[in-house]
This record gives sequence, structure tokens and C-alpha cells, in this order.
Amino acid sequence: MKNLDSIIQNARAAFAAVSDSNALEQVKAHYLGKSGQITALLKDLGKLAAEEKKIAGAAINQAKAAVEAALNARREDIRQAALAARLAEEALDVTLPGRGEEKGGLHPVTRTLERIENLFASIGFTVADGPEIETDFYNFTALNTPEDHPARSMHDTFYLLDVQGKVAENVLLRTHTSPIQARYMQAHVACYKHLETLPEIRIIAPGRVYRVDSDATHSPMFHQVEGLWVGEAVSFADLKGVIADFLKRFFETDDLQVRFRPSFFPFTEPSAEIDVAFMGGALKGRWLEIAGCGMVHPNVLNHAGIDPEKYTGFAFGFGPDRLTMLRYGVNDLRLFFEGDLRFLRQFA
Ligand code: 2U9
Repeated sequence: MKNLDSIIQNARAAFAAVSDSNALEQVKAHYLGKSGQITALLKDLGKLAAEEKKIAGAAINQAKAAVEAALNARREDIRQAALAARLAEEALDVTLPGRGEEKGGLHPVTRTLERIENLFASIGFTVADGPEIETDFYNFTALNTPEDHPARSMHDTFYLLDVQGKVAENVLLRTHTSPIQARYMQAHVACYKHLETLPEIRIIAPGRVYRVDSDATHSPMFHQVEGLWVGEAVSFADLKGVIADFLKRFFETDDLQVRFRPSFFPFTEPSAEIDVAFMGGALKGRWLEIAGCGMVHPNVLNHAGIDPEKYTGFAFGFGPDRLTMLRYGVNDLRLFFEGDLRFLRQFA
């Protein structure tokens, strides 16, 4: 059938003439679609006599198969061409030199935290951790801070917002790491309630804390390391020994003096500020306020379920950011938190 051969030839040429799959499907419709040429021939079969219909039907179906084969071959060509184009576009030159390794280093405050942790570990302290988003119970109430204490105000403390955007009055960013110790004491008591005598607690609590405060010596986020030693007959004398020993080891000199100045904190009684004076070096002879401390307040022990008649404890708190400034001679606290590599590389 001459007509069929020419349809096949034309279809092949038309398929070859297009090079994207959308155009190809449109060309397909001219031949195999509802009103396509092959479809029209098949429709016309009904007009033929039975014998002719058989012969013509077979020939048309053969032609249809040939057009479909040509269509599928072209589809595959186009798919391969698209793949080849994509591979060429996304080619990786695996022979290019690598980007090289940047020299990394620990943040100066991280180095101080690690030093403090190691020094306290050497005298039997373990490191405790806890959440930075706290409740007012663990941040204030459990630490004997009265309801009307100014530290609880929005002026000093970051409160979180609830889903309606209202201030959630009892959820805040911790203002000190003391809630870590409050939680630890509670868990410790629950863990050992079957024992007649509570095993000693000796922990340090390092971490980020948050206060509404920002200038050259205050950042809204800063670090604290607090410590706690609770047991039978733990005394202020023990506190003095632990702190003096720590400071000498931290600053790598015996040539310093430590003094305890009476102070006040809601969570300790008695309380003291700790000052240090170096006997040599750039800061020679000046008293520097370096930490706070005291004997854990009986109300704080009671909140944790520890009998203050049977157990005593001391607690202390350092600002590791300030310790880092002193150790490296940095005069602006904000430099630690700006992430400027020119500054940070000096400590790597
Ligand atoms: C518990 C009981 C008592 C922790 C303490 C201080 C004194 C203190 C300051 C250090 C530098 C805050 O960041 S800073 O300005 N901290 O003066 N901290 S006593 O007392 C506790 C902690 C936990 C259960």
C-alpha cells in the first residue's frame, strides 16, 4: 500500500525533525491521535467488504506498529540526548585540587571551661548539665529567691512568649546555672532515698546563662561555672581551701592572694565575694572581684528534700568569660561573642 508507506516515511521524518519530548508528543497526535492519519484509516475500514477489510486491516496495523516503533525510538533518542546534556552541564572535574583544610581551634571561653572542668575533676567533681529554658521554680523559687525579688522582673530576665504571643510568666531563659544544681539535688535525693545516709554531692555546673544587660563588660548571653559540695560536715573552711587551690592552679601561680568579703545571695548564708590579687605581673597588687560563694541556704536544701540539720554544703559561682579576659588580657567581653575570626584565631 503506497499510501501507508508514505505515512510511515512522513511520520519518521516528522519525529526526526523535533528534538524535545513535548513537540514529539504533538507530532505523534498527527498520526496516532484521535483524528490522526492512521486512526482515520482504521475508522474507514468499516466501509470495506469483509475480505478487503481483513487485508487492509492487517496492513494498517503493521503500519501503525511501524509508526509506534519509530516514535519510541525517537523518544529514547531524546531522553538520551537530555541525559547527556545534563551530565555535560553538571560534570565534575575530579582532577581539580581540593579546597584544603582550614586550621580550627577551640573558642577561648571553651578552653577556659575545659580547664575549669579538668581542675575540678581532679578533686572529685563531676560535670552536671541542664536546660537553658527554665521554669521560675528551678531558676528562682527553689533557690530561695523571694516572689518580689528584682531579678525576677522582665527588666532583668528574658521571659518566653506563649503561642498567643503573651509573656509566659513561669518560663524563662535561665539567669544562672544554679537550677542545674537544684535539679541535680532533687534527682540525687530521689535516686538514693532507700539509703540512710545520702551520698555526697560534688558537682560543677558550667553553661550559658542570659540576662537583660549589654555593654563592654556585660553580654545578654554569658557563661557561668557554679559548683556545689553537699555532705555531712562540709564547712566554710573546705570552701576556702577548694577555691584558693583552684585559683592557684587556674592562673598557674602560687603568687596570689585570695580574700573572702561578706556579701549577700538569696541562695547562700553566709555569703561572700571572692577577690584575688596577683603579687606580680600587669595586674600586680589590685584586688579583682572574681567569684561569689557561700554555704547553701537551709531553704534551698529543704526545697530539694535534703535535711539541713544533717547535711551542709557550700556553693560558688565563677564567670568564665571574665576569667578568660583576665588570663588572656582581653578588655572587651563582646569580642568573645562577635565571631570575628581575626580575633578568635589568636587563641587557636
Ligand atoms: C545551689 C545553691 C547555691 C551559687 C553561687 C554565686 C554565689 C555568685 C556569680 C559568679 C559570677 C554570678 O556570673 S556571676 O556574676 N555567682 O556570686 N553563685 S553562690 O550558689 C548556689 C548554686 C546552687 C543549689
